[in-house]
Amino acid sequence: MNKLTSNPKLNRWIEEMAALTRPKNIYLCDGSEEEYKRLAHELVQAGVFVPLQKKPNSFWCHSHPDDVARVEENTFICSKDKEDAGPTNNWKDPAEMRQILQTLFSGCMEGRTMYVIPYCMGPLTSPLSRFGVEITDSPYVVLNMKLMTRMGKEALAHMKEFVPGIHSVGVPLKPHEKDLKWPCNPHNRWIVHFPEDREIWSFGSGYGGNALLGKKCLALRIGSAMGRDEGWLAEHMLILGLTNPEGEKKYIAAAFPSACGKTNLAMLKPTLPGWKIECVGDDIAWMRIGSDGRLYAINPEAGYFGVAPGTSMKTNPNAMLTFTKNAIFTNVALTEDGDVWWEGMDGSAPAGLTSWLGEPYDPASGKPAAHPNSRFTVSAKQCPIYDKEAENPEGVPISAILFGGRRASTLPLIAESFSWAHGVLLGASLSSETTAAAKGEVGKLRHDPFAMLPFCGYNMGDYFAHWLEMGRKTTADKLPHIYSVNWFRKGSDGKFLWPGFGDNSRVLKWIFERTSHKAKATKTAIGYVPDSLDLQGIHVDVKSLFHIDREEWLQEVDGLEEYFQRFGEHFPMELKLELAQLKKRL
Ligand code: OXD
Ligand code: MN
Repeated sequence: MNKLTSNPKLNRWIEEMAALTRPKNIYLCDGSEEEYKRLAHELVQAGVFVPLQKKPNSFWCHSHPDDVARVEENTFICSKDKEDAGPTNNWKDPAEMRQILQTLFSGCMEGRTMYVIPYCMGPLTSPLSRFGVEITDSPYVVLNMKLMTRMGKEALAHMKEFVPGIHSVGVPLKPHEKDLKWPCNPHNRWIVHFPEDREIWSFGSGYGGNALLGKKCLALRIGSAMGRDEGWLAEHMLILGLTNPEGEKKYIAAAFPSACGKTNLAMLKPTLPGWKIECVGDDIAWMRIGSDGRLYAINPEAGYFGVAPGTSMKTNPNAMLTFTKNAIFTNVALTEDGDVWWEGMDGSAPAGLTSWLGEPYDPASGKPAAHPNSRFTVSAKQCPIYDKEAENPEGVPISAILFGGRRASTLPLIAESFSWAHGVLLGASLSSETTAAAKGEVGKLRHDPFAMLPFCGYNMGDYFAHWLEMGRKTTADKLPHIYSVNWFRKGSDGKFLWPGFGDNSRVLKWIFERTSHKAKATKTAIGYVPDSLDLQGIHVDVKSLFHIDREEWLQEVDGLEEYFQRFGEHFPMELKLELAQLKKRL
């Protein structure tokens, strides 16, 4: 075989994977526009992509009905020692798993092209960036990786070390066999990580979170393990730049579980006059302590793979303006005149829709036209408020970190931690109602520490300790302030107490001013809460939004004590003390 690249390690791995999977062809992606257009055209010819009349160079497609979300029960962390995967991850012995994978991947690319995608997570020259190579038999994955990462020739030119990741839809093709529109293997899905070897193997799913290996697999699961070993943090966080009316700018990072409004917050259009938000990232932050002792963050991604339903000119105009061209829409509904539509975009469903299942949509069915986890994929550069500093290789200095979940009760709109360690407890205590982003029941309250439950590549107890350790790397005055937020609290009438969206800028304003030691706060048992928020022009039930119900909180603490026991000796003593102090304050 001709050598595909000038990187001997990469060539050896490609040869090994080709020998195992036996593809028809091997193709090295260059990341060019021409390549993107050619592959998209091939998908149009195959009937997989439908070009959108109303959005230039954009496509609609829909998946197999059972390949619509991340599959947490099929996701594995295969560290040598089971303890290192911890109680929140599925684990299998690496040797046993490698045997399973050898069998699964043997001949799995027969009849297909093997695409080799060199990519970089983060700006090409950033000391925080990491390189990966994804081998895949899915041209849909190649196109999405082009939008989501810095991929192709340039990435290859800058690459030294790389994280190998192999992905297959798991459906070999016999000679002359017609391909499925969305090949996948829903009864045989495996999303496997070897954190010590820094390797990813993904089989059977074409869904983004399972198949775009730069995102959850590298940037979070392998990334978090790298971060632990190398002294930095890989987090499920958006990064936004906030400028006050005087022109002062600060950066905020915020962790929320999947489909809890990270993209909306990252691109927020403030309702408060004079305030401005710019977007660095909407899903992942890699952070390290800089030479000045402050915490700096980069967004390792180069695009958005956002949840479509609920996105509208009202809720997120900047997202709507981002995907007017050069976008891929998966599992949304298709309009008669060649545009996309989803629930929550505007009014009721237009006539003549094609549903996410690819069928004529019947509004009387009572079912949604777009899948609740349907997605848009688009380059971040198209965002009208893309922050210039997002390309800064040094990252942006973080002044505040937010932890938020979907909680109908108990948690106030906002509370500030007393210290870094107390902030780590706020992160560790995060729980949220489940959403459609992962397969399984929706609306069930579950613990989701740091919004990292599905994404931490090692023992979550050690991860808490790593966060505490990060706080010891610098002085307290240089560390970001930490907050817990809850946009989703409901009143006794079952309605949301807080308007959310653009009005979240009111909460951000308070945070901004707290980090400048300007805004006042009252000490409560659970943290500092605002003395006053800027609520001009809106009417909200402040008392209910900030009510701290002692009984509910004692129950919350009991639940946490029980939950944290799962981590045994890995649970840091410092957090145990923080929790005991919280109980005492209550
Ligand atoms: C995502 C997720 O797609 O968290 O970002 O599921
Ligand atoms: Mn996410």
